Amino acid sequence: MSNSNKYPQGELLSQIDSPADLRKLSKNQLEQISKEVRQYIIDIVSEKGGHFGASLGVVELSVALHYVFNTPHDQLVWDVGHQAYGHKILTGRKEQFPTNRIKGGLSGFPKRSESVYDTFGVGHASTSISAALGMAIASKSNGDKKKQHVAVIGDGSMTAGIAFEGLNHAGAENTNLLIILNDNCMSIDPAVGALKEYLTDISTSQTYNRAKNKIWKILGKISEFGPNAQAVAKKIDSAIKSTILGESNYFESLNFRYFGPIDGHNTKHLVNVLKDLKDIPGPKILHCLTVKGKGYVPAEEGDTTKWHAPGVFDKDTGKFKKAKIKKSPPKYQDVFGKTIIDLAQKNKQIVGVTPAMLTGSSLNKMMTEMPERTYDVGIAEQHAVTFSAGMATQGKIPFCNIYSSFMQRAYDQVIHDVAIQNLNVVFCLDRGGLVGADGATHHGAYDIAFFRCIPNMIVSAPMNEQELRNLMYTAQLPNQGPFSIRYPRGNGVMLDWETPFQEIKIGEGRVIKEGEEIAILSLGHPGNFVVKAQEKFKKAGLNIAHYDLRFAKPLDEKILHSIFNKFEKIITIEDGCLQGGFGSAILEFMANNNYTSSVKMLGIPDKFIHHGTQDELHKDCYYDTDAIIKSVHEILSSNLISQVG
Ligand SMILES: Cc1ncc(C[n+]2csc(CCOP(=O)(O)OP(=O)(O)O)c2C)c(N)n1
Repeated sequence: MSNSNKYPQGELLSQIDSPADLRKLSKNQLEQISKEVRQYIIDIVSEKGGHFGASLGVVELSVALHYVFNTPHDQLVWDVGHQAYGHKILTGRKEQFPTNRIKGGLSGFPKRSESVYDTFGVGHASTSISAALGMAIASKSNGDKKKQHVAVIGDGSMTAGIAFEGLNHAGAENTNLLIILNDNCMSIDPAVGALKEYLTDISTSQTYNRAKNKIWKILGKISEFGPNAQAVAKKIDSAIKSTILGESNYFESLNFRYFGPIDGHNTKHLVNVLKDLKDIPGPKILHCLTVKGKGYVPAEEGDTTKWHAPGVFDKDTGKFKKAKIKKSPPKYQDVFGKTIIDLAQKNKQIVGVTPAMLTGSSLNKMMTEMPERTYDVGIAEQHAVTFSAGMATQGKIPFCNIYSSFMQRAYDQVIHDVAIQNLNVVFCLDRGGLVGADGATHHGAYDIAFFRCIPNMIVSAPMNEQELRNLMYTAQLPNQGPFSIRYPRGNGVMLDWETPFQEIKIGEGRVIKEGEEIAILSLGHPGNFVVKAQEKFKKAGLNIAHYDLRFAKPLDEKILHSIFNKFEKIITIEDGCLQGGFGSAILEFMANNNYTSSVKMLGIPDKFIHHGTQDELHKDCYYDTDAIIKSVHEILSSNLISQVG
């Protein structure tokens, strides 16, 4: 029995195993199939969790695109990919859809290894234009003039530098590239910036829209008479747009044919427009207006941000089903969100910066309390870093909060704009380590390694909430230079965590437990896995030492000399890649100081880790509590063997 048999598929959906089946339907049936796809998403995501509002918002678009274009020959690229559930369901994966984001099941994002319909692997925003343009230029150079290339990008994702870079290049290339701008006025939080205002202006100018509809009709009629007629229509169209909008159309000025805005939920109209656009050569942009959460009333009318990825919910009432836990430790992100306010109340130079993760980072609390000191700069990690650097030159102390994996985007900015100038920017890297269901694109695996090699950079990771607060306090003291604090997705370990601030000496580690046989050196939250393992060691009569180093850079050389002088067997543990990470730093220290202890390193191995729960992945990567216990026993037994031998 297939996984999804529990979930009804609707009369039409049950007949669709691929877009070829979809194309057998009449245009009149497309509304019905859209309803069935939507219901299937609601039924499954309400029970299994995952992204929600974005996929509901593009159901009609997904249907229309696969109906009109000859996928998989024509290339359809989804930006971010969190909205591609309808696409997955229509492209042969409806039976597996209940396994979405579960270990061994479908990925929550398009993935080339999963399906030929997933033309480009995604997860991070704003890559679709560049990728689709690359495909379009390759097709052209292969002599295929008919192949179509479509990028579907949201208004939020359109704010990133790379999207503008792609537009700039595409406008100068005469390729079959169609960009669908899926405009729902939302990123995860409300969209921000001047582009948003511009798009709203176009969408709400009634005079423009009336004139545009007329032009569209003329264009539709005359396009069959060949390119000259189209050229005439193009001129009239842009002239009217320019006159009515009182300015040139932004996309047209980059050499794109701009069409729209049109209703992204009217399947028939979408199909007609897409068919027409297929015949118009060159770069084109179709501006579609959609509603995030469309077709599910609680999501359409409720808090759109919450419905971005709501977790499991009761689909009949729209109520979120939160696990009832008595009193649990807070999420690290909330400790950050509360602590930055506490610090900013005392230190007027502190500002908060986020690239479009206001709620995800919990900086939304500061935005409410101190809007004039909190900046959501859009999906623009590079800009967020350099903007913070600029602020720091003027004496501000920016706390620039970026998810570890998204920080990969802004590496040069960290080096060139912050570190070389030794500016006081505090990087709070949320989601450091394995994040769980979002998978390979989102794991924060590399930041310890890629920050550790940057001169001037302080690289720290708190083991618990109190440590996070104290590191944040320390980072805003005068003249600290670039300071990174990384913490994981999820909850800490302390119930009473709002402790008074204490300065932590830069590079100073701490002893969690003295011991004899083996020393375990941890960085950050995995120190708590060691604490748990200690319960077992105690029962087994083992006396294992544990040190929380706190800093991967600078290292606490004093404590390390004492450790290497005492212990021959050492284990390091970190929630980051083994290559170049914290364990590597310890090995460098050992080699530089001619110690000869043996070191076992636990952390993320040299391969991409896919999705699963955090616990499953920690286990797979062999750095959970069990792995620590096993490692200790292995080391001790090999010790015995070598003694016997
Ligand atoms: C580089 C990067 N930064 C941040 C994110 C987190 N993120 C995922 S979806 C999203 C909002 C995207 O907004 P939009 O493109 O308008 O799509 P919508 O969700 O509104 O359909 C953000 C910020 C990301 N995936 N990649």
